[in-house]
Amino acid sequence: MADLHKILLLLILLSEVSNGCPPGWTRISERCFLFVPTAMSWARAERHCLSMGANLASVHSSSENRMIQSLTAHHGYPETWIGGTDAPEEGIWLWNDGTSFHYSPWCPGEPNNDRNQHCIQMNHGDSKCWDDMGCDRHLPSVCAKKV
Ligand SMILES: [Ca+2]
Ligand SMILES: [Ca+2]
Repeated sequence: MADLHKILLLLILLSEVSNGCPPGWTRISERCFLFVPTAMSWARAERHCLSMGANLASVHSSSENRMIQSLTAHHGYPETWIGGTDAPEEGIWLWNDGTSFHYSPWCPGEPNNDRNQHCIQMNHGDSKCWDDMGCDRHLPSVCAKKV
């Protein structure tokens, strides 16, 4: 029985090593992702990611966007914070992990900065596109960190 226990521990250890991500995180190319169902403001969601050595997720391609969306599927594709913001300067979109902002599947008519919206939510509307939203809204979020 003790040997079985050791073997199981070894298998768990090996699966973590091969995956390169902490338990519960999903590997997508060279990053680990975690869907956080607890609704928080954008800033609190980012601070929560930081506490785990991560940032709110940046998104750089349609395939990445789809894979990150799939992490929200079990929860019914709720509107979810990702790491884009134009808070420092209106209309200049930045990722808070410092990567370049070149891909953005905005919903039609977005970003509209309606009453000063500076943070990006994904899964907006029927086509689950991106919308700029007031950063103080409480939403689930997706964290990401390098493998
Ligand atoms: Ca804005
Ligand atoms: Ca908007």
